[in-house]
Amino acid sequence: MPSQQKLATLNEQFAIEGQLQFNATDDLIVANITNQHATASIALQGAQVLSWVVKREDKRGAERGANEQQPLIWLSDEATFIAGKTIRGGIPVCWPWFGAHPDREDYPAHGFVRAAVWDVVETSTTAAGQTNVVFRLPQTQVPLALWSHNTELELHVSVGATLELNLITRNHGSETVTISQALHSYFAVSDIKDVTVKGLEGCQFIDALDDWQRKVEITPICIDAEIDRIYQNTKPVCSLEDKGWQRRINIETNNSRSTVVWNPWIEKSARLGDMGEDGYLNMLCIETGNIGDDRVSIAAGAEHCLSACYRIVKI
Ligand code: TA6
Repeated sequence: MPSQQKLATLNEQFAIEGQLQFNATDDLIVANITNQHATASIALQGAQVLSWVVKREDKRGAERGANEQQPLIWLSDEATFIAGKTIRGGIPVCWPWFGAHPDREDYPAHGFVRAAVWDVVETSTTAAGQTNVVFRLPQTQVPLALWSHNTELELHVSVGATLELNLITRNHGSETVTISQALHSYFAVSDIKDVTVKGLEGCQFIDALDDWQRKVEITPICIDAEIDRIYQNTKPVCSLEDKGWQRRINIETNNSRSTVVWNPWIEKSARLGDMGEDGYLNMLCIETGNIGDDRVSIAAGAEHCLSACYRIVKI
């Protein structure tokens, strides 16, 4: 259970009346947001977005009393909120390496920042009614044995009718630093068999399920089995079309050249153990990043900003 003192200090410094409040969820502190556009929740552990739900603007929906649209972000029914344990679902931040560490298999998958507790450094409201939160990874949460570079990491989250994330890496050291990274977003879907991913056609991908072979995507992607692919040199925009919920999620990115598409399906879900009963049927990860050939080198004194903006369009 987080200390009441820490919660009180956070709410004193950063709460926004009627819009943003910090609460405890089991071991973790979560920022709970509600504004004219949407509701959202973000755990300080990993600066991990856990939910984002846009409020309905269409009269018909409101008349039916459905003030909120279907969730955009998927969180496992069996997600745990235990200090230092990764949370299944939401938007984990993978940094400063994606997947297994290139040399050390004993290092944590997807880096160390998703299990670290980030600081809140700023909260604000925009004139358009969005809620902004800035998180920074404290140096005390950087295991120097795993990462000795003098870098600074921030995540800027903007919650409104769109959800915007900016992951900023600053290199305060005297040498170039190379990272791989991803915003490992779990999107909620009506039924995995009813969705199509568009915008990756023509891109080369690494198939993690077929001996990491390189292949080329020919068509929009439909999913009817386990999928784990790292698309390289991808375009700034792709989309997730969901016939069941009659919506398209536009994924607009900046400074991202890789896109990962992942669904564990049945067997891998069972091995993971925290996907929940048939959870794989209602989620699809489309991850915005820079991985493998697309990893990023940041010169001394320079910074890099990986951006993703999610927008819902009715279809
Ligand atoms: O992004 C896809 C992936 O790298 C898969 O290979 C799968 O392992 C997934 O991430 C989840 O990783 P996690 O460490 O959260 O279980």
